[in-house]
Amino acid sequence: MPDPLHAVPGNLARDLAVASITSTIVDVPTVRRHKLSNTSVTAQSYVIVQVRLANGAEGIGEAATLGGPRWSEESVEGIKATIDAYLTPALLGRRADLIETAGAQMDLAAKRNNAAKAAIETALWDAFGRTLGLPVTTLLGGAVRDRVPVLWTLASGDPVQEVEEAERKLEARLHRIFKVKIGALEPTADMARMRHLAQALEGRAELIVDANQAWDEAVSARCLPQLDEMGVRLVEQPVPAWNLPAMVRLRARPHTPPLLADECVFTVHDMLAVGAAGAADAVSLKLVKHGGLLALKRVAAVAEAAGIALYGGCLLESSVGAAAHLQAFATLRELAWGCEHFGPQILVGDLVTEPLRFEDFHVHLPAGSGIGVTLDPDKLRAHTRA
Ligand code: MUC
Ligand code: MG
Repeated sequence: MPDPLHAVPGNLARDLAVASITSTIVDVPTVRRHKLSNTSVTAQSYVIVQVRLANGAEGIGEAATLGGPRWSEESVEGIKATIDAYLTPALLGRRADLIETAGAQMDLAAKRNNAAKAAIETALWDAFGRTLGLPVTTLLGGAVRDRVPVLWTLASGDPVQEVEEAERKLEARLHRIFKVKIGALEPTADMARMRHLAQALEGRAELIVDANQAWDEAVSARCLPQLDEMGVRLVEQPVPAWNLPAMVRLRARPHTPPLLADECVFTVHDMLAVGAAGAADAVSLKLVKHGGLLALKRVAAVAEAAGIALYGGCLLESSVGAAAHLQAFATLRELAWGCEHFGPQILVGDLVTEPLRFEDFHVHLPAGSGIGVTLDPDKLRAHTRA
């Protein structure tokens, strides 16, 4: 019986040893304020991870956050500290192709910290893919699509500005599905805002909403039928992440649009609980929540087993993080709700030599080995936190 740890040809095992891991905090301004129910950002902060192997190959990954440790518990400062002090020492000298083993080592070194782990895992995939000259999709089972429908998020809170922004996206054939961030305003004000948007875009665009846990069950029960009547296609995380029973009861009410689970599903166990309870119609898949591409695919498998549809979520990643997500999304047999990786377009500048291509209402899987995008050192330097 061959030893699987040595089942790679020639000197590959030695060449694939992780020689160094560096982490860099960057802040990239956004083209406008992005307002969620619980935070508001004018710049996106990421940790960019660069892994170098003994063979000289480099891989990159990104951990995205939204407004500090407010969307989830991780902040760029904490992510960098965890990577430098705990995850890097656990991986130095280990093989980049043994990604399950690397994941186990990282889990031993640090509990949760999923965004930090996902950024490193992405960089390992990228470095390994570049060594072989193969895209990560090939290593994950092969791509079943080379582009994904992509929506745009309206989140200024000003309905006049939001209609103008949506018109520009429609005109440019970039986006025709819009996710509206609700929950920062009073529910009645949000309902008026939604009615304005639904009327202005009727027949030309589809709307979904994301409350980021802002409502309680009573507010949700009052507003969901109104959103349904406006034609809203999907309602994301209306109630707090812990309140699965409310999601179940809301789904059972008449005129509730399909519900999308976001903050209530980080782990496979969360996904199993949502599936078993019947608490959602779809789930938003994100590397920062699940902890890597392998974990994202595991969560997707549990969702599929529970009959829950897949939605390609984001945390406003740059082209680095978006490309990593696309590598995984491209290998999912079904991705019923497309994705929301518009992040590269909301930044004043990207971090890569060739940003992702947005065309005909789709974001395209980049060609090339690894995750398919290359860090631009000048752009990285320009946005590195002093
Ligand atoms: C979220 O909760 O979905 C992603 C895009 C966006 O506008 O907000 C985020 C996070
Ligand atoms: Mg969300």
